[in-house]
Amino acid sequence: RIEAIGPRACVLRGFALAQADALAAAVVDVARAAPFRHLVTPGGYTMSVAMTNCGALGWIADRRGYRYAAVDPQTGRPWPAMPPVFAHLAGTAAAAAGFAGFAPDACLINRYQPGTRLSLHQDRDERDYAAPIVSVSLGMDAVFLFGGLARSDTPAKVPLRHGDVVVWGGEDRLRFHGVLPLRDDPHPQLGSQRINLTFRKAA
Ligand code: MD3
Ligand code: FE
Repeated sequence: RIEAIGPRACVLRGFALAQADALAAAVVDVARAAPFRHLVTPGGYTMSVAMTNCGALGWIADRRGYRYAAVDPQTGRPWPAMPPVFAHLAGTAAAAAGFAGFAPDACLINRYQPGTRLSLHQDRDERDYAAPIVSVSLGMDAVFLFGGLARSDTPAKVPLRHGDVVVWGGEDRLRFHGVLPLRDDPHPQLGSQRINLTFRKAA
């Protein structure tokens, strides 16, 4: 089932369900090598979302700015490799949404706990806006806010559940977006958390 939420944005409901357990297990492995942490923004705010990365490049924030880096500043080691089940899912989801040949070099892993939110922002730290972004939701339900190209555009609310995959590209790539504070409605497998995998071509 493909649900359009923009001209080049769609939700693939349940697309990752068959792989959900394998994806969650791979997240645990990644987090053992590169622990979840709360980044501090250039403005000095500590993000309520906890993050880690896998793949050749990881997204980081610090007092100097936002960027992609090959080495995890917390461990001093390269980010863990992208698990094959991640890369395969990202490629098949992108193809199902009309973006053939998507090969992400970065996977940002966001962990939400009850009350965690992500305020409206654009993703503009990637080199090439032609590549799509693929996101996979695991665990508790969230309400995704999908705005326009101006911060002031009233966002649509899109519920995202365990196993849903969203693909954004083309003219929808720079739309403002965010996540409402997470409600505590524990998930049978993942408990009181939501994990979001975001696949990008950063370089
Ligand atoms: C929409 N993450 O990590 S899904 C992010 O659920 C981020 O964790 C959210 O926004 C989350 O930056 C939302 C990913 C997403 C990524 C890029 C987008 C949604 C997007 C670009 C344009 C529009
Ligand atoms: Fe984003």
